[in-house]
Amino acid sequence: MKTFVIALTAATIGTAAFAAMEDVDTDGDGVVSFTEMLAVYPTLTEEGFGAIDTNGDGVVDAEEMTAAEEAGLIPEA
Ligand SMILES: [Ca+2]
Ligand SMILES: [Ca+2]
Repeated sequence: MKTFVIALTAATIGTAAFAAMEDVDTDGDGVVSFTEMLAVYPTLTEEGFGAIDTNGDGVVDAEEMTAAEEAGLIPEA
């Protein structure tokens, strides 16, 4: 049990920079779809999502999310 708690804490610290990502990625698959993004940012347009999805694969990964936050494309949580 103790090991589990330590591992969980380490995981939480390790992904602290992507807290917003975790909030937005509601199905927990590690990437954010346009639908998931809309749930948190209802005013986001497909065009805006496309600007965040820089590699154009249709989903936003943690790297793209961070870059978008730094670029001010999405509000910081
Ligand atoms: Ca997801
Ligand atoms: Ca992408």
